[in-house]
Amino acid sequence: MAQIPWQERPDGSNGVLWRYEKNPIIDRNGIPSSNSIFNSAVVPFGEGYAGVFRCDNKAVQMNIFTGFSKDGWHWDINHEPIIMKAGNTQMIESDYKYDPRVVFIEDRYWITWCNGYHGPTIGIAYTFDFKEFFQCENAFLPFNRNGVLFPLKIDGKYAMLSRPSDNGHTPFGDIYISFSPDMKYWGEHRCVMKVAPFEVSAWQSCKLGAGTVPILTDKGWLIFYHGVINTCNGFRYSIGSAILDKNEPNKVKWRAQPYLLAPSELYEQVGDVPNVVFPCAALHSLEEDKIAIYYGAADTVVALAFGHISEIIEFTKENSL
Ligand code: BMA
Repeated sequence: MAQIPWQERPDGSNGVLWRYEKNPIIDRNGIPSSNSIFNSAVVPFGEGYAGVFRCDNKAVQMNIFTGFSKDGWHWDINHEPIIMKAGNTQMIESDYKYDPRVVFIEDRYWITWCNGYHGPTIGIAYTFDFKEFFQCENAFLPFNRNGVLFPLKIDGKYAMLSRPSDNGHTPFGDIYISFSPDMKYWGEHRCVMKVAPFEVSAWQSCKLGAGTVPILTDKGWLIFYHGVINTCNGFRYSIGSAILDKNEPNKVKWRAQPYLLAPSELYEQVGDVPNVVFPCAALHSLEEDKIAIYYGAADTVVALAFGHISEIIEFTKENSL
């Protein structure tokens, strides 16, 4: 695997996470058709990296596109969206696709995304090579968003975090976990995390959604999620962290009360949807104690933030709700 993107913490920064100084790494005009490229997912692939990118076109149709990179910084995104073939079922409708996540499990890469099927729900597909993609059954009934698979089976079953929602801009939302023996039938739904009381942690008091693929550490599953506050000027999306029990991941061991990253740079505060940082992927190295988080900024561009995994775990424990 190539070195993950990395930049040392800048002098004077006391944040648990810090931003790449030349953010954003992917501009809104990354491919000829795009209005915006954001909320996208990357994964180690071959000698480098592959990704599934959310590119909204100039009609503002939402679709997902593959991309490849040697180093994780510079991305070559296909100009045509992913065409799905039938996977474990006949082809199902997909009015739109957005907010992809990607994870390698056992022998293939799995993609989850928000799939338009009479409203938003969780679409699932797999690929071996990022050329051919096979679309499977939707995981859930509408309405649902932010489906994120665990990289390992738990008790012999696939596990997925998700966030039941409504058909619109959902003014509520907690994170649940569901299990499947075969990536087709999902059940054993359990609540994982609810919004925080306003007076305790207002940045995550309106709704939550799982973000990056959970990372197994010696303290449990480290997750990064988005938390939302409803303000007089609309929603504001920030990034938080939590650690879930290794064997019973519906149990939260620690969850940071302060956010780790909130919109404060111009490219996070100004764009098609202001005040959004939205994590969908991370590259990490436990040996090197490094993580690089890919997040959508202001629903317009893709940006990178860095951190030391041990410090994030410590921060999450020390500042737990
Ligand atoms: C959510 C999703 C995300 C988006 C966010 C902020 O409901 O639509 O794709 O980034 O709103 O607009």
